Amino acid sequence: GGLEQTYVMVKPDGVQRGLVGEIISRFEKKGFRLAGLKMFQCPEDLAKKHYEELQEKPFFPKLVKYITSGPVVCMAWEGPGVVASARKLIGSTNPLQAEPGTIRGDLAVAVGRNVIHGSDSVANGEREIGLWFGEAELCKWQPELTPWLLE
Ligand code: DAT
Ligand code: MG
Repeated sequence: GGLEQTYVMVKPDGVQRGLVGEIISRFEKKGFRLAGLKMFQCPEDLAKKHYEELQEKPFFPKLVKYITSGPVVCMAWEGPGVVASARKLIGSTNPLQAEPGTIRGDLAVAVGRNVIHGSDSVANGEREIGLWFGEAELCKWQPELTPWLLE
């Protein structure tokens, strides 16, 4: 097995607001490794599959509409403990409850416009990367910087 991976996505509001660079930068600076990156217009069936655990929620139709309302930026990040760490960088689901210093805490005010997605478990990270990326879109590489970031 290689390093742990997580699926991170800048949602359509983040793309429209010009936050893509800022968001990528936070993960890069932390020291995680980018393994996949693309801009993508999500079709409805993929949005439903991605959020299938939430399909009984009253906000599900709005959520699908939001995610498909414009292009998203899809990312696969890898590193030790990246799933939990990315969730910390992202902050609480409701941006008003998210701590300052987190992406949602700094950049958003509404739960229905919370700018970014991050996988909530290692298993979901694998599942979501499989949903959003083809094998050929993922890059296995060893940055020259690795010995300065990982023991
Ligand atoms: P997260 O994105 O923090 O993993 P989640 O998986 O529980 O949160 O929900 C997915 C998205 O659905 C979330 O980013 C925004 C939306 N959502 C969640 N709870 C909501 C609610 N109570 N009202 C409206 N939208 C909600
Ligand atoms: Mg979630």
